[in-house]
Amino acid sequence: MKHYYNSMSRSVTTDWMLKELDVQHEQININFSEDSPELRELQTINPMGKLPTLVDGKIVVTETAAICAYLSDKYLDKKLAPAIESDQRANYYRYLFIAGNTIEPALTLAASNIEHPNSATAGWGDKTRVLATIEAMTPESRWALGDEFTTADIVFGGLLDSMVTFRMLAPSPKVAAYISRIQQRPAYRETHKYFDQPMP
Ligand SMILES: N[C@@H](CCC(=O)N[C@@H](CS)C(=O)NCC(=O)O)C(=O)O
Repeated sequence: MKHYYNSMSRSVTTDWMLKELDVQHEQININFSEDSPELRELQTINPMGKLPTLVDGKIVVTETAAICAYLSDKYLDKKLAPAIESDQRANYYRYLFIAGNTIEPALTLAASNIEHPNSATAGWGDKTRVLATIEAMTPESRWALGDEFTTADIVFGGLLDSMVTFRMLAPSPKVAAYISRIQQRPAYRETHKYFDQPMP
């Protein structure tokens, strides 16, 4: 398995995922400021030319949440995703999809003082509703799906953590406490050493 990576990019989240699962893989370091065969290879595999990108044999997976979902289902025995037939699956999917589809665009645009003229047609709505949703979906104690840490915490909690790091989200006490639980995970600590610096 090849993981296209840069220590100051979103691929830190998928690296964290790989470490939580303890999966052996080849790390391909990408420096966007230099032309390299690896960068050209990435641009061929992923038309967005973005990180993270994962190649597993003939399978190419792009998008942080998709890579995390793919890996947790591939290694279902590691129990980072609820069983396919579990009632928890629906809630699990909500956490995986709301992160990149709704929370990230809403907070990114708000941080640049950009407001969509019609929040009813913009899939991410508006910052007020997104903040209320973050508050409602953040667990009071332990993890997103209950007592067990899952990939929902890596994708949703990991996004909240990076939004706070980049000052796009001022965390409520509940969100701050959840992020601090996340930051205590050994695999998180191992993978987030350089994350708060600009990407080359
Ligand atoms: N929606 C994508 C976003 C990926 C993304 O924007 N990656 C950035 C690094 S954090 C990137 O590769 N940027 C380089 C570029 O766009 O040229 C995901 O969640 O994986």
